[in-house]
Amino acid sequence: MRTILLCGLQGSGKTSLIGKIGTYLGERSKKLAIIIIGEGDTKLDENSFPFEGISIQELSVDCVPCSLRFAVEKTLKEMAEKSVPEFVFIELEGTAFPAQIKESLEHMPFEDMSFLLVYLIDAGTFSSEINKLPKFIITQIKESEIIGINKIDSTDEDKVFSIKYMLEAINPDVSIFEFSARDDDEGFRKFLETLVSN
Ligand SMILES: Nc1nc2c(ncn2[C@@H]2O[C@H](COP(=O)(O)OP(=O)(O)OP(=O)(O)O)[C@@H](O)[C@H]2O)c(=O)[nH]1
Ligand SMILES: [Mg+2]
Repeated sequence: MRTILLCGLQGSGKTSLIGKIGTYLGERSKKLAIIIIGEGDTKLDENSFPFEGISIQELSVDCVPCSLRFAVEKTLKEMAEKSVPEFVFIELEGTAFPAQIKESLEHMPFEDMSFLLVYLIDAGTFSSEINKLPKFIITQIKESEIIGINKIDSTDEDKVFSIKYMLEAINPDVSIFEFSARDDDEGFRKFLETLVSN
């Protein structure tokens, strides 16, 4: 079971991405659970996916690291009555610390658990100047394994290049993808395939 923790500022495209991943995996008959931490204004629900084996739950929790594990375990146990999902996507709030959340979920009683920490960026609005980034964002970038620079359709190549350059300086080990999820371009396909491959 691979758990993908998806972090990123408000409006970076997290829910849209999860929608596309749900369709991508659903078409391939994969089982997945989607958990969205938010205020109850998500545009996704079970009707968004005309496939068997996709469960979606929206959670409003005050203390994400303390409450999330119980909520995730409950959802997964319900799903596991049929069979354990292969993938779990969790949309975190913009200010979450993914490494801390991973730690709180690591001890769930499921076999073969792996985690992937993914950070999503809106190329149009994200700053490419390191000294303009708040400290919590720098921490999130450092903790990520994969970063998606999304919405490249809304800006120019130079901006995307300078964001990438800055990200590599903050976290030299991170894998960076650039794409437009809206346009479903080649970069986006590669990003999707990486998230769901072993
Ligand atoms: N131009 C453009 N817009 C996009 C792209 N991907 C998503 N959007 C739009 O960006 C807006 C925000 O997307 P969401 O998926 O709701 O973003 P989010 O990160 O889930 O936002 P919150 O849940 O509020 O934190 C929506 O209007 C999407 O249609 C893209 O590749 N290009
Ligand atoms: Mg969202």
